Amino acid sequence: MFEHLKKVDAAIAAALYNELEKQKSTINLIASENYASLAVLEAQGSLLTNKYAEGYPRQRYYGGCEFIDVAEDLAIERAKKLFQAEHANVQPHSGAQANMAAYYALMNHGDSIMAMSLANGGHLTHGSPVNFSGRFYNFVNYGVNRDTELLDYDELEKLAVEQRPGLIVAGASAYPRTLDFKRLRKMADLVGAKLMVDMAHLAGLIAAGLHPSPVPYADVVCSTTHKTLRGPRGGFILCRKYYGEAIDSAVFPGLQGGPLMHVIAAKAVCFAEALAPGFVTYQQAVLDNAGVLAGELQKKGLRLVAGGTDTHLLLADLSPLGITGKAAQEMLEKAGIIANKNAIPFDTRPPKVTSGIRLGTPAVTTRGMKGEDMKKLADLIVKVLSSPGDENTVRRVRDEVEDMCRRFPIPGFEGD
Ligand code: DSN
Repeated sequence: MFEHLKKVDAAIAAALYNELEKQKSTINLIASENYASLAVLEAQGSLLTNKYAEGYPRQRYYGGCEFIDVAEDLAIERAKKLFQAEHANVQPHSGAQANMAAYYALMNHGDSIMAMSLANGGHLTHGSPVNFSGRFYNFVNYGVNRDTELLDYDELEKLAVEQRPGLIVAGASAYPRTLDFKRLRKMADLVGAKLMVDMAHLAGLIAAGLHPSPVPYADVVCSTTHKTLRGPRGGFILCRKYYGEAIDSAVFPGLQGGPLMHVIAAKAVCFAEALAPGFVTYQQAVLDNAGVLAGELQKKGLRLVAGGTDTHLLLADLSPLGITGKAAQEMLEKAGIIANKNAIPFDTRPPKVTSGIRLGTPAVTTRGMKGEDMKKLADLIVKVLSSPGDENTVRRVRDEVEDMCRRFPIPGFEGD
């Protein structure tokens, strides 16, 4: 593997090799990560990276784009079919840039936008003061109810009536429960706001029909392709036909130059995979696994934010164990379990420390793990978290993790 790279750049080849070994020998519970198929990786690692194609199919600023157009047309048509959308733009380089394009298309500098705060489970691009969104727009952040840790739509509506935002944003990075897009549409209509949904985390579940779709309700839907959807790292936007032109010109020439055509081809592959038989079964298994993992962790005494999960992710509050999210992430990593520290709602600790840990099942489900394996994982996680500083426990868990990794290789990397 990496035979050309090794000759040209041994240091990068070594980094790639070490990362491959790490991915193969650790269990990935990061809710926003997954293992792309070899077909996706082939398209993404292809010679389409050589091509400039500023513009859109049949309206390019460069010659020689006939096969580039085939790739982008396929990505657009498949995205529209998968999500039953009127219009799709597959050029955003990332989810953050998709969100940026949506704001740019729908709002003016300084306009008022209502979105979930990062601290309560939202996203950096939903108005965080350290992000462009918080600097260029007047964000009013909402959060979850302090007692239930759920979104209280009546409370949100009160805030919307009071603040009269021009745009309501829904979507989150660390909210484990179902989002009610229909209710959000009603709220937006009540105050005369547009509705934008950032479905990046939920895209795979939505494509499979296992979470309500925002497409019938939102003016614009932004997403990534690499989380539950299991494609290449990138973004895309769906919208009503009416907003198509504004979205397209916000992406290019508004914010981006040449599209990453190798990534767009890989997005087309990912959408085809999501339209194929087997995808719904995979997404159902992601949900089932998250349910079992959540239930087992609760049985073993962990407190889960919002009382559990309806989705692919869960958020555990570690304060009753007397450890921080940062410490938990480090302890688990030593044992070969990769997860991320995450603020819990109303967290008193800073974002680089946190009181919580976020766990998700998309990646382990791609490896073929099932309910029994989730029970095992819950057991290993609790063993590690309840024995801070106990090197023997870490070693024993690490052995069990390696055994699971051997039994569940990453698809496409079985023999390497
Ligand atoms: N950083 C991503 C996540 O981990 O959820 C969201 O963009």
